Amino acid sequence: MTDDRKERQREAYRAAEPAEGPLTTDQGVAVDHTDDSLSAGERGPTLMEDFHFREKLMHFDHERIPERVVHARGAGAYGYFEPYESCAEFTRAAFLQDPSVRTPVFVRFSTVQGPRGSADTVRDVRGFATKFYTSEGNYDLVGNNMPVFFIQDGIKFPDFVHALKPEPQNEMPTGASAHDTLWDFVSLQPETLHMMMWLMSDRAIPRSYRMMQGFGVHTFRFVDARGKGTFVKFHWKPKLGVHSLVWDEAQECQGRDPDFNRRDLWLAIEAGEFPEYELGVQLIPEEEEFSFDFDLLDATKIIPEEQVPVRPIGRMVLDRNPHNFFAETEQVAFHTANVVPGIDFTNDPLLQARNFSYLDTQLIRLGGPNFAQIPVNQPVAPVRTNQRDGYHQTAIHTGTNYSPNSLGGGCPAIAGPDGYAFTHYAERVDGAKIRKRSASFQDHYSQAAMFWNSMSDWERRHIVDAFRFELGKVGAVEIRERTVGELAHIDYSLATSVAEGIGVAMPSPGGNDHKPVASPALSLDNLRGDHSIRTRMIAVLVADGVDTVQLGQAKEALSAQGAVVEALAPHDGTVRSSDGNDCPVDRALPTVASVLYDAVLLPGGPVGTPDLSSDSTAMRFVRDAYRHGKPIGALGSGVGILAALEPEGLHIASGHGHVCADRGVVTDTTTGAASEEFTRAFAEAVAGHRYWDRPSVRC
Ligand code: HDE
Repeated sequence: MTDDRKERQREAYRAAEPAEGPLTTDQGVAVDHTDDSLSAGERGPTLMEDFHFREKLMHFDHERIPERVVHARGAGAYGYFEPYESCAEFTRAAFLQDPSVRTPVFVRFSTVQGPRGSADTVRDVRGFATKFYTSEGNYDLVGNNMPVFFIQDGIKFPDFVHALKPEPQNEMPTGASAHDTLWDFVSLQPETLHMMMWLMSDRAIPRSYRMMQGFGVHTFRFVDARGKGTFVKFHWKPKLGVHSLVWDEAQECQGRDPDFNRRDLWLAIEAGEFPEYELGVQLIPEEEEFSFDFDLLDATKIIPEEQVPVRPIGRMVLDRNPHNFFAETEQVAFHTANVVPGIDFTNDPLLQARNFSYLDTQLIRLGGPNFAQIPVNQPVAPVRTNQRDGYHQTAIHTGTNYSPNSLGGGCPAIAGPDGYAFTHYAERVDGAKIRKRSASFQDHYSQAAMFWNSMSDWERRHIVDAFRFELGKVGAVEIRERTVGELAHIDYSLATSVAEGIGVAMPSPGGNDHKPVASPALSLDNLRGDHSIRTRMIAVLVADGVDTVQLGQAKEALSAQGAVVEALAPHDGTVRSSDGNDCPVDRALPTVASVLYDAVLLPGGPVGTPDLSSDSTAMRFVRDAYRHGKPIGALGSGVGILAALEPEGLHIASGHGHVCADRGVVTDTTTGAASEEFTRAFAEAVAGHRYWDRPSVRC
């Protein structure tokens, strides 16, 4: 059964399209002229009595609200969640009981550091916040795409964010962590190091919001109908697998399309390619709280999946774009303390601080205490409170507004002992009031080392390059040195490789004695998903003389597998094919770039055509795709275009009439129809995403 209560509720708030009737003022008075203000004479001053002008300007002057202090830039979508089976065994949360019940959701993805107008493809953590509109009230799972966090106690959050944000004197850099204050903080605060390893990895530059994991980060608590608790860690796993950009590409993308991730999400949903994620949980019986060599309450640690497997419990599909960005994506208010019966907190000091901060921040951002009435924030569960008045109250309440009362018949009554109401988990707490970090939170290096140990060679190269880039932008030499000294505690070869790149003295060995532990589940090599090419963007470069049969067949075969195939030519309109027909061009090459596509295909034509070798934009396109490790396919005379890449190590296999695949470059010099073997090999190359072992790959 589809539960579309949220959709119906949302529709009720949708403003009517102004299809009929004239323009009016906010008061409903018809307006006959909106281009000139009322003035004293044709060239005279504007008159105060021009109420239309004043109202129009007043509203415009107040169109902005404060952006989020972190996670300001985001993109959202609606969808639904359905459990695979009843989870009654460990939680009584109503939305996790019945596989036939779909719970509506709204998800907002975000970057952290940059302002609302910053670029999408910066090196940063991505927010992954989900609001479940359950039958028992809203549940918010406000997560990130990395499973750990920079600090252990929320009291450090303002310090950390001040260091991360642009420097205060000049507000630079925008959307970047490569600057002195952040690394100063990091080099002095070793608890940041595990998360910094994630931030320097390719997880920080996701190819798509549809292709990244999400994590609740903290240890939460499930509570069953009898009141028994089980510790739980939440994981979102994308159906399309986890894929990232390369750093060089991500940087160029910031200029070519600052909306790259936002657009990708929007277009996929518009095209009916609904992003899908599986929700998984790691469950830890309370009796096992102390059986780990780290503290479950420490948000800088993961529980390796090899130690506690992730159990899939349901799936989420995002199938609707918002009607209005401001009304929905900007005004959505998440809060970690929005929990429902069956889900509760732990004493993780980061989570405890968040439970204060999210509610607090909405007051300034949304201008008063009634933000739960904004349509995107409204629960579908009935709301009966004694909360009244305040800015932007939109309900006209009647009756009493206090409890207990007799004048209102005692309504609303408090919930009875039927198990429906939220009851806080009765955890026994005993201790003196102290400001002291628990000794169990003191190991900052072992899991950073585990992350490093779990990476494949190419992932390690990217991490070293990222450290070199970031620290290379740091002006203060002592900060560079201190950071490298910290890296030596994680892995000495990592520290020396970074030191070499940024020109500081080799650190002394860190004396680390952590066990050489690895968690294979952390490597992107093991997270490729269903190996499909669905929604992959494939550019087909065409020019006059292109072989329509080859073009048509390749396009058809790849589109049939769900790829988005676009014909790009030096100019818009059409190109004249080898058989004299006009072939439509989807986009002109000067308006796009290789960084906006996942792969490139070069169809052939009669000798000497299509002549793209002399087109510098086309050649840059192919060269960039090659350097960024992207799959390239070439057919017939299209193979000749690749000759320009031979000095960069591209090897074109000789011989006629057979398909050759070498490090993601698939060629077939056959003229005429594209063979099934070619399209299969090329599609496989596209599914492989990137090829790191090319001599001139630029990360
Ligand atoms: Fe947040 N965080 N956070 N955070 N966070 C906010 O709330 C905060 C943390 C996360 O799309 C703010 O409504 C503190 C961890 C996401 O609207 C603010 C601490 C994780 C979003 C806030 C943390 C997150 C936010 C800013 C340390 C991953 C965007 C605007 C104690 C598990 C939600 C707002 C959206 C947003 C505070 C740490 C994720 C200021 C104090 C850990 C995805 O309340």
